[in-house]
Amino acid sequence: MKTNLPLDGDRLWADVMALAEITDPARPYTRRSFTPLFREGRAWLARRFADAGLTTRIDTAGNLIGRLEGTNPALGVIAVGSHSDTVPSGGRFDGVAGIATGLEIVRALRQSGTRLSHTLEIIDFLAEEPSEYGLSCVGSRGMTGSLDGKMLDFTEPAGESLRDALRRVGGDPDRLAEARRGDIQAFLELHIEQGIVLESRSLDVGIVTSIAGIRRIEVVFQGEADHAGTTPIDLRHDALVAAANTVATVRRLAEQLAVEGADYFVATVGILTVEPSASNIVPGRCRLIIDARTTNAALTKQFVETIDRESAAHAEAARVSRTSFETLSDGPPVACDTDLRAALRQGARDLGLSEMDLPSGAGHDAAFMSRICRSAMVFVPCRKGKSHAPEEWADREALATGAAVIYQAVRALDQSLPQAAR
Ligand code: HGY
Ligand code: MN
Ligand code: MN
Repeated sequence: MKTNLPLDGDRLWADVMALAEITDPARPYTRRSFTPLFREGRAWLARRFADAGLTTRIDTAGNLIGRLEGTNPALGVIAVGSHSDTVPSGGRFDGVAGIATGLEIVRALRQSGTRLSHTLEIIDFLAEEPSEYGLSCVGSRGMTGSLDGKMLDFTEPAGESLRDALRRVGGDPDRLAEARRGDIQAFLELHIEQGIVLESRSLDVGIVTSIAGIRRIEVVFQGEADHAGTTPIDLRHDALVAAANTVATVRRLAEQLAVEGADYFVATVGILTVEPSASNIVPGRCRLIIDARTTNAALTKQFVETIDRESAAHAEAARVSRTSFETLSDGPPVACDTDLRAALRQGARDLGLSEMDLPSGAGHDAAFMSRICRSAMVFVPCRKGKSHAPEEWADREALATGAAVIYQAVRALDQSLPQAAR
């Protein structure tokens, strides 16, 4: 048990557990972005921010921001944060742990009477998880000038645009430019590893080296719905045959690329809709989303070109048309800032914690924040590496030690940050 940490792990834990209570009771733990539950969680967080002495606001990109003025505002901002939205039937720690960390750091600073020279901001980024509108990291894209009109026109299944949804949660798509920041000197994010490396090696924390690039592609096949009993096989235009062969190609190609190169490569089809979706109707239309991730952008290019070619061939073979092969989002791989990584590593060592460098296969807001400032992450172990599932679990002590590393780094960076703006 790590003792004499500079912050209160029980308070941090209580925040994580309290936010977990705000979930769809039928699908713990679900607090999807833009939903009433999400807004209830936001309101709860805003109250906690205010209780901790932060001035709070929602920026025009829909991010909840708590601010603690520094003694020398001219030095700019050190930001700590993550996201409070979840995947469907997700966990209690993905995202929330990073916000609770920031909140506890503020309380620990104030309790100890410590005033930072830099202003400190705690940020809950809007919609980090892939939203119903087909886009992830909506708030951090908005803060970094990476949220464009085409994305704002994306719609969810019932037809609402992301533009209108952004207004509903307090953002303003017509004034997005106001969300862009040039005053943030450093961004730090604590996150559960969502992998098994730290736990399997019994290490306290991971200092993230790079964050995988994520390409998401929509593929739609249009065939003809027909009677499943009376339509001969050779006269069918079965959209699901083309889709299923494409899914198999995605898996085969990912296995091949993961083995070939020294780089990290994974690809997944996590969404596949079949219409009209009845046991006695030949599928007329299929839509699938491919999520491809790598630390080497050249592998993405090779993957996309091959899938483009082979999915078109699957369509032709199934006598259907491929009506969409569209990149929905394309975030490149990101290297975390070396100065911030050094401060995090030193913080861990000063606390007597064990640490290692490791890449992130998961996407994070920190990747977008690297476009406007120095950005880095700390991982803490999670049980069996499980995440994006209700079994997701991180020990109270693990969260407290990870948060203490961020705290130590914030204090050190407050003194050492090179003042040269990026
Ligand atoms: O999908 C991801 O990598 C992250 O958990 N949003
Ligand atoms: Mn996630
Ligand atoms: Mn996350």
